[in-house]
Amino acid sequence: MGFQNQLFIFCTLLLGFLKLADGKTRHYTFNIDSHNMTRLCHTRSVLSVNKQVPGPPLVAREGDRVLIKVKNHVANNVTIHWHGVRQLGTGWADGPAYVTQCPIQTNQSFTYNFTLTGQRGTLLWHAHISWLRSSIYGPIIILPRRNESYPFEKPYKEVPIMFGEWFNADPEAVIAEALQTGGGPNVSDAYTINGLPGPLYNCSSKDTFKLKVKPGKTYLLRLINAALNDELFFSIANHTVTVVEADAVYVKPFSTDSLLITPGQTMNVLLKTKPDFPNSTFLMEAWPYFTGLGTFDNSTVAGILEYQRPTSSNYPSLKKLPPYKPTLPLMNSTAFVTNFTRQLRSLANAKFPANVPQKVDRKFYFTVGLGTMPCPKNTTCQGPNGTKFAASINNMSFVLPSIALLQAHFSGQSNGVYTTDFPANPPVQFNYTGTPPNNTMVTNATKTVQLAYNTSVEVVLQDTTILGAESHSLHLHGFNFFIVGQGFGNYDSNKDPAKFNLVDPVERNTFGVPAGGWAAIRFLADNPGVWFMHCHLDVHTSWGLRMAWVVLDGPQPNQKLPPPPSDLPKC
Ligand SMILES: *[C@@H]1O[C@H](CO)[C@@H](O)[C@H](O)[C@H]1NC(C)=O
Ligand SMILES: *[C@@H]1O[C@H](CO)[C@@H](O)[C@H](O)[C@H]1NC(C)=O
Ligand SMILES: *[C@@H]1O[C@H](CO)[C@@H](O)[C@H](O)[C@H]1NC(C)=O
Ligand SMILES: *[C@@H]1O[C@H](CO)[C@@H](O)[C@H](O)[C@H]1NC(C)=O
Ligand SMILES: *[C@@H]1O[C@H](CO)[C@@H](O)[C@H](O)[C@H]1NC(C)=O
Ligand SMILES: *[C@@H]1O[C@H](CO)[C@@H](O)[C@H](O)[C@H]1NC(C)=O
Ligand SMILES: *[C@@H]1O[C@H](CO)[C@@H](O)[C@H](O)[C@H]1NC(C)=O
Ligand SMILES: *[C@@H]1O[C@H](CO)[C@@H](O)[C@H](O)[C@H]1NC(C)=O
Ligand SMILES: *[C@@H]1O[C@H](CO)[C@@H](O)[C@H](O)[C@H]1NC(C)=O
Ligand SMILES: *[C@@H]1O[C@H](CO)[C@@H](O)[C@H](O)[C@H]1NC(C)=O
Ligand SMILES: *[C@@H]1O[C@H](CO)[C@@H](O)[C@H](O)[C@H]1NC(C)=O
Ligand SMILES: *[C@@H]1O[C@H](CO)[C@@H](O)[C@H](O)[C@H]1NC(C)=O
Ligand SMILES: [Cu+2]
Repeated sequence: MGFQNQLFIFCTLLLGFLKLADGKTRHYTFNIDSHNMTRLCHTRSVLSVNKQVPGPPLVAREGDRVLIKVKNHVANNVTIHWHGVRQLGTGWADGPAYVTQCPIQTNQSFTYNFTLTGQRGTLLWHAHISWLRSSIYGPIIILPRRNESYPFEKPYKEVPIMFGEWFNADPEAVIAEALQTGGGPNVSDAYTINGLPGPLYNCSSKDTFKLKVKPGKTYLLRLINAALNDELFFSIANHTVTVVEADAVYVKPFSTDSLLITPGQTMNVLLKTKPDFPNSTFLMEAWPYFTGLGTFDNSTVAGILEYQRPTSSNYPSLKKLPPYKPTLPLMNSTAFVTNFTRQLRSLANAKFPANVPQKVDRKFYFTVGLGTMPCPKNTTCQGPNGTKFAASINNMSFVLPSIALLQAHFSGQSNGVYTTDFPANPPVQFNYTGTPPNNTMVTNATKTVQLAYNTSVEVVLQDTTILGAESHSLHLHGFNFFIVGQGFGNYDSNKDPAKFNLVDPVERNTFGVPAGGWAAIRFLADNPGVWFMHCHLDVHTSWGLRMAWVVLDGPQPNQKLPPPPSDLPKC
């Protein structure tokens, strides 16, 4: 293997900012620009923040205020979402286009203003309009307060590892064409680690992420899945990692050879390096977990873990030795996924309690999955049986309005923008994981659920097999939720609640609903605003697998949504 000579040495973020002071306001400027980027010998213009893909990391301590001035210099409309940030009292800063704000148009700017309250760990930021997040994304790193330490071994170094997807074609053209024809979009051409596809693709060896380590040290890898449409397995040859945090919440540590990370999820893992210099390098690889029908990008991204050897020594040259390769779970291994996700548990101790809602005020049963839409007259569509692909929750395929839901809500002018009659249960009952109903057509609507302040909510998310069983990476804005139960087949409201874990379930903002199964989540609606919930596989979001919760103000002054910032973009 000759590629090691030409490796692109990625400047790992040497996290010198560990010395950051507390309680500060941190200022960032995000310039939305385009620049030419070459991967796999294809050059195209990409949209980016500060001409970087991934974009700059947001680094702060718990309790800090963050101000990000976003300036749009491109022809596209843009918004940025701070994925997983609770946005307590700052619903205007959440970012999904036409949900909390109108887009930032060409030559406009908007300053996102929020604090990082009660969270520490890794999250991500990304564009939240159309498919722009394919290249507009970056890490959010929330360090504990200065006088606090991690509830695990202090790492020697911290390294963000962001997974992404590279398309040789313009992703905006890919999704526009799919929505036009009704067929599935073309899949990506490569996965990337920190923007680099690695040596297993043609014309790509020079674009390889390389992590140089010292022996006998502990590294904290901040894993982020920013891929558009793919859940990913990840593994490092000859090394196990210890999972310590998921979605900026500490978990009970457990070690594993491989892991699953779905789009929108983040995970901190500890990597202990070997005590002496191994005479080889090691590949770290990711490939997809895929359960649906149809085609997907089944390629493999690889990076290199290399032990930095003393310069003047008689160690054999690493160049002559092939790297070890990891063994990833099979791309269809639902068994691995089930086993892995069951090991994720909240730390649930006195310092980091799991505040699982024990009583429930309102229960919802939501089917999630694919369906169809009629083909316009006199055109041919490429979806199932000549229809167009659609996706829905309780058969409602959510239509984005032309002004932001939050503005309509705040100004009391929701008439003609949205209704509050989103169904709490599937409109038609059938065997959701059995034979599909005769009519697979979805209903297009802009419906929401309205919740009183501090409502304790339980949602059972039920996958449908209408167009094949498929795992959906469901993301809720504005809240973390606890995954109190999951299983396969149809949820049984008589038997399944008895098996719920109300003690130490994992607390996250994004969770893969099992393929052909269900997951029960609980959250407390203690944050007034309008909060989007959607599949984080962007193709499913584009097809309508999305809805919104309208959380009303509480009685106290600090339980009310403040007025919008003066620079909030207009439609
Ligand atoms: C990108 O490449 C195209 C075609 O090679 C060229 O016309 C354009 O000027 C380049 N843009 C930038 C920003 O370099
Ligand atoms: C950010 O929000 C805080 C709290 O509402 C406010 O005091 C401050 O003036 C805002 N900063 C900017 C630059 O808008
Ligand atoms: C790496 O693992 C392979 C088998 O998977 C084993 O043969 C080899 O000895 C290991 N090498 C090191 C340096 O751990
Ligand atoms: C690597 O090779 C050197 C020289 O042959 C040897 O001294 C050393 O023990 C080897 N290291 C390991 C971990 O096997
Ligand atoms: C990936 O999919 C293509 C097209 O379906 C197939 O030809 C190829 O064998 C697959 N590769 C792997 C590694 O599964
Ligand atoms: C998963 O894929 C493997 C190899 O491609 C195949 O042999 C196996 O039957 C598949 N398993 C399931 C559950 O589909
Ligand atoms: C589940 O994971 C544990 C811990 O990694 C492992 O020991 C066990 O063999 C796994 N079981 C299955 C069925 O994969
Ligand atoms: C569809 O085609 C028919 C026959 O060619 C034509 O009469 C009709 O006007 C067309 N309808 C539309 C909406 O284009
Ligand atoms: C497509 O048509 C076939 C044959 O009529 C039928 O079996 C199948 O269920 C249809 N699929 C969908 C998604 O409507
Ligand atoms: C639903 O269909 C599946 C697959 O045919 C079957 O195994 C299951 O028993 C059915 N469930 C119910 C509740 O009818
Ligand atoms: C679906 O259509 C078939 C054939 O027309 C019919 O026998 C069956 O009763 C229908 N099923 C439902 C649930 O409507
Ligand atoms: C940008 O957003 C505005 C406001 O919603 C809309 O009127 C306009 O058509 C959008 N422009 C583009 C290029 O999408
Ligand atoms: Cu989905």
